[in-house]
Amino acid sequence: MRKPYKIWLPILLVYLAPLTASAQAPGPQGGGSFRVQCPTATLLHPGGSGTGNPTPASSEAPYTGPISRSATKDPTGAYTFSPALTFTDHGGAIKCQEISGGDGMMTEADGNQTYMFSFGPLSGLGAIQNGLPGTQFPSVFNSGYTAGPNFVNSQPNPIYDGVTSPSDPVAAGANAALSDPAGIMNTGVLNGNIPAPLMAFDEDDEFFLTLSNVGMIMRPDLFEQHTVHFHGYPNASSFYDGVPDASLAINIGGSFTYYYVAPDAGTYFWHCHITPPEHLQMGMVGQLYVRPRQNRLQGGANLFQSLAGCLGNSTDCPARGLPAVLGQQSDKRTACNPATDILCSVPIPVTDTGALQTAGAKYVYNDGDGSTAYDFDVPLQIHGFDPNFHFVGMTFNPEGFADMKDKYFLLNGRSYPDTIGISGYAGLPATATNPDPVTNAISTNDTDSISRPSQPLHSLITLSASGGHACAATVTTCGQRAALRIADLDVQEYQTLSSIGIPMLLVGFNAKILRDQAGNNLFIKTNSITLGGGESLDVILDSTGIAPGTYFLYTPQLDHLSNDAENFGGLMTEVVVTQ
Ligand SMILES: [Cu+2]
Repeated sequence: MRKPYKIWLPILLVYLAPLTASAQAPGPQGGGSFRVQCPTATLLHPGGSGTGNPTPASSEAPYTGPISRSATKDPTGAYTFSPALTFTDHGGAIKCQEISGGDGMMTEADGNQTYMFSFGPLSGLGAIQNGLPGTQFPSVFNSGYTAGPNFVNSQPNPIYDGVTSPSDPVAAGANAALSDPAGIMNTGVLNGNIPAPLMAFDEDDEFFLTLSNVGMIMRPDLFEQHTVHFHGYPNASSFYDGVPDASLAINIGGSFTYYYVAPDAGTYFWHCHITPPEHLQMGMVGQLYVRPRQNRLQGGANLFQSLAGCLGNSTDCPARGLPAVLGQQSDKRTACNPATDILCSVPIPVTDTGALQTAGAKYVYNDGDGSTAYDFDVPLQIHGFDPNFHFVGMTFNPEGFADMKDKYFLLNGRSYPDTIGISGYAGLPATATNPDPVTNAISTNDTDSISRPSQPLHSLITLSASGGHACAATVTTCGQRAALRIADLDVQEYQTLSSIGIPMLLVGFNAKILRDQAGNNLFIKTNSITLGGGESLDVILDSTGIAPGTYFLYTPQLDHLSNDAENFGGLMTEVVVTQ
């Protein structure tokens, strides 16, 4: 078993090194001496016509079924494969993101400022501040910062202060990666976010994620390493899995690029894996979701056939008067044959419902029947903070892991009423500077007296009672469907969320669609869900037939409806149904 590794590892490393160098010619990424890995072409996504992967891309290519491809050379042309490599190409693209690991401060709903060990964005700063995923195509990621509002003393330094000003990345539309070491430090230090930067990409993408450890300026006595652990990643190699005792960890001053081929669609999450009870409690946790191939189908495509194909035989299509279609079943990675594989991810629906793709429609899973269609994503990360543990973490006292007791209960890093804290809503003046009137990010004044957007994601959910997704035949007016991508990374407690008045449709659990091996949907209509730390699920809220008004998404664990000593607040947000 050892010989193949000995042969392949040097070949792989030799092949990767020149590729990244040539893909990043001088000029992009701010012209810095340090280049963040985000190639514009790889073996899997070589670009050019006829490959299904038009990289470098700025939009998703349509999915027309699997393509069998072979390659005799790597994208640089320098290395020859003999015999040729053959593989199945499902499209997708290259996506990149850059983050810092360090420390920072956040603001609790009762006004307390809490110290964190935390991740912050070093790319996609504008998107993150607007509550969007910071994941970018190479064309954006590698575009670089140019001198101007994002330069201070000739150094890249997007100090984003949470208000729209010339130095604000939102004003500048800045989503490129910071590659200059000074820029990484200038922006990364004390730049902690809770939740950690949001990531979202598409099934079949190649994802390059660079972590730079900028150190913890409040704790110079500590030499904490950080890692990224993609929780639930089904193809984990220990090298990129972020578990320090089985792999590597990133020291202060170090950078490392993690590499993933985007797995089955669903809601996942990520976190640092150094002393997990400590670094997770201190705030190093983030959301991550993978969109299914089905989103990329061309308008009019049959959802069932795109999954099942013509049931894998040459006579089925003609018998049904259909053109031959190769479905996702022809790909060994995602094929689902219950007779031989009880762990298959997405069983084919029992029948072809005839559901067709509407261009631009979104689904939680490759459902084959349109049952997980939705209008917009609502990432919801449940977390809890123990203020005593964070205080001790900022000072030099020993931490008592066994005494950990959460007193703040957080949805996307905010407790009620900050969860609905967007300017112009619930009594907040539209001109308030915190949250930012443009992005709705909440900022915290850090110990260096610079205010940074520490909690960019609000969780106010607004659904229109009309004008949403396609109606079922029996319904006259359709509302909107929000896909709640809920993950719980609480270290200490189980958490329950209830919805009164709008049923929750639970369609997936731990990044698997709720469906039996025969293909029957086992979706659950419920008014509450409960998660332990390390679990995720997908809930659809549908406003069809719901009277306009304000509804609540809240925990019935009444002691979690508080912000430390403040009796009202906690794990709660609002769902507003408009006309
Ligand atoms: Cu860490």
